Amino acid sequence: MTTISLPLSSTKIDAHVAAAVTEGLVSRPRWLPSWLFYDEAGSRLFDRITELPEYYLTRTERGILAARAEEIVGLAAEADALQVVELGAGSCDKTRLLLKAAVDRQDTVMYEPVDVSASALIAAQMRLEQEIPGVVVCPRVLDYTRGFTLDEAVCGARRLVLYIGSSIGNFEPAEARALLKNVRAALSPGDSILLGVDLVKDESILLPAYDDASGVTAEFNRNILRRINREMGARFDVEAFAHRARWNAVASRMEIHLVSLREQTVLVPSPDPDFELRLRFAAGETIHTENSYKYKPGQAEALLEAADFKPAHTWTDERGWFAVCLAKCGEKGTGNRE
Ligand code: AVI
Repeated sequence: MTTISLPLSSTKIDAHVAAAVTEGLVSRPRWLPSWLFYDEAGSRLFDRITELPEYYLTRTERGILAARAEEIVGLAAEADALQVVELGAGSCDKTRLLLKAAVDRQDTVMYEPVDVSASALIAAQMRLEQEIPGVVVCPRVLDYTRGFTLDEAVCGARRLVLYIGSSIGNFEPAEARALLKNVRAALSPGDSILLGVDLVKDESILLPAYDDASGVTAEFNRNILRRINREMGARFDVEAFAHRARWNAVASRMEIHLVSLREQTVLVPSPDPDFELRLRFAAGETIHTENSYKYKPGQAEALLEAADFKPAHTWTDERGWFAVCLAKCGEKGTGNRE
């Protein structure tokens, strides 16, 4: 099938998207940043991934949270009230478990989802306020990957920041450390973070999770090219690229790539009307679209310590496939030594 895209006025091309696409596609090997997956269509495909039989991550983390919500909320709140921040608005499915536990303890709880997408935040607000009386949603539209600040917590409440769903795994180790340091800088002594990480496991479990039999992950991967066609007026023949997932044991990460099925030339316009990219792909040439790091036991705790958090407790499932780590903020400026 040939993809036909309408000519786009160069003034309508988002400069941030264009810069990322250009930088990645002219590099060798070629790559694209994984945040480009999440336009509306990509977010819907990701929701479908979380329900696939092969994609154990969401189900396993949900199981841990369902069993431990009360304990997590108790450890984070200690004797105070809790205020919950979530990085990424997500599907709210797992968050609901923690908010319910907080409401059972303190009647009302303020929930601050942080996301770049205002529409995802509004959807989360409507759903949660309707479903859990006692939850007050205060959405924050911002890109948390670029650092952020939070207003003072309400009258002495402690904050619990949720960064669940293995989202941290999509960042390079140095970026993950920097992101957690930014979170730490926005928090106060006594606040906590709950980090969900996927653990290293056998390749026979990992590979199908990123290359499912029904092809949803393949569509999710190819949607990145559809997005570039839609938003930049590029001419990718999307069906001429295959999805490939591979386990990189040395780097401890699942990688996903798009593989050009034939020799082809693709035109990609830019915001500058006098400039367009002509990309020549050899047959078999790849575009690296995502890394999903898998942690060894103890590694997430070490990462949290490096960002000046003090690991308090880690919960895993029976098979040891996924870990949820709670870490606290020690006194500012004194590291975590007490
Ligand atoms: C969002 N993130 C945690 C997913 C993951 O597992 O790394 C994205 C994903 N990519 C392919 N399948 C799911």
